Amino acid sequence: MKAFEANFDGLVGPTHNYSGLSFGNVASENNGANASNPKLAALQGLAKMKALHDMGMVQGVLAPQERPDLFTLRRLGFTGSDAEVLAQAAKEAPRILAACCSASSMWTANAATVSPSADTADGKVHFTPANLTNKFHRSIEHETTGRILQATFADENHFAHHPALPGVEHFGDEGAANHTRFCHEYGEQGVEFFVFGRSAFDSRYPAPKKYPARHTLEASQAVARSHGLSNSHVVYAQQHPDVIDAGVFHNDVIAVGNRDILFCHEQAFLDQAAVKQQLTDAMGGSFRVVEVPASRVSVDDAVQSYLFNSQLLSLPDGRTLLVIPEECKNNERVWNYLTELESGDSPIDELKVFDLKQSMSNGGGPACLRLRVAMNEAELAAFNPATRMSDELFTTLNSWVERHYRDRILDADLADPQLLIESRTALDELTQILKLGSVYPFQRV
Ligand code: SUG
Repeated sequence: MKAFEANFDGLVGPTHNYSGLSFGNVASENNGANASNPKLAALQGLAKMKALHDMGMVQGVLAPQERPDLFTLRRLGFTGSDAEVLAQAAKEAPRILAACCSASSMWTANAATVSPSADTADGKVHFTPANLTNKFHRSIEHETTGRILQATFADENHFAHHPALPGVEHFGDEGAANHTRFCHEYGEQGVEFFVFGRSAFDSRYPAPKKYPARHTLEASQAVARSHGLSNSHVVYAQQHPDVIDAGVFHNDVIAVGNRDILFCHEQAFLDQAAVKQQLTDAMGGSFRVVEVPASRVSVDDAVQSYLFNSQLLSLPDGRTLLVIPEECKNNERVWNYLTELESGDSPIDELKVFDLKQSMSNGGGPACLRLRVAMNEAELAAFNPATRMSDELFTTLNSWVERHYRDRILDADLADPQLLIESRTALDELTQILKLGSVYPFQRV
């Protein structure tokens, strides 16, 4: 059966803001005091989704989360009416309030790890929401993420949903940002490549010194087990601890793969030569690596431009497209390298540049914004069609954003009870547009 790679992008939520919440993510730390524009952020994301749809790709939409997260604030001891909870949190614990207002679920590369049916023992597509334990503001995403994924991929004949791993650092799991599936054809059994930052139980593995390694080897192994993957088709690799310390907080900031191509920096992995060999062997000897030397693009340039946070896509006509953020064009070394790649004898045929500055300022590029789900024709027919991008859905969502979103949010706005009302009103309408049912806590009380 023919199979496709679908990209499910996170719709940016109405509270998108810059709060400097992610230690180890340089952009987040640098932009913490800036004003955000949620309306523009959502429209920029939708424009990327529509462009990919127009190119003939299967494009889906994943709904954002309910923020401010009043349920978490109440769990942390704030009481009274919603307005009182917000006011008390703003006064006594403004950083906790900011964490409970983050629109970080937009980066759906961190929503879950997904294994296509051709790779799993029971022949279903498997989903495990990422627990995101390393950052408090992200650790409160996985329950609702799980419900949104279930509402999007509801058919039990085709889709299997697991709960997130235990919520402790030992099993820190950042989802698909550290997972790549290689294959020759999407519908054939592929090789699942899990990249971790440290081991929680084996001190022989090195670890970064400055910034946290968010994802553990043991988390990756647990996901591979529960998805029913075969050992001969799984490769584990450790991210180089030095690049984590240089700001590469997820593997998708230093490497991206698709089909039989790995595009990465030469310093991405520990023992990189062995990693490439293992992947080549698991792929039956036929595998292509485009490895960018540090002499052309430094790790700092990669972090600043998000060169590798690109989407490497197979277009319907067979050509390979690299979707990159505008920051790549603004970095001379990166742009020179990319234009050589495009015009030369490389597997990359075409570049497409997007303005995603609102997301980029929090450390989220094109690849962070999407969750890949490879599906065969039967599975494509089985997922919730209301979440599939179309000309009509694009128009509907654009006007929904225009009606509900603010164009400026600063820290001080997060305690505004009106923002909570606006956000819930918007999300309530969105669940009807996307036919999700009651996925949000405020809809379930
Ligand atoms: O987890 N930023 C996100 C960015 C996630 C990018 N995803 C991938 N690389 N796949 C994070 O660090 C910043 C929020 C703030 O500071 O306001 C934030 O959560």
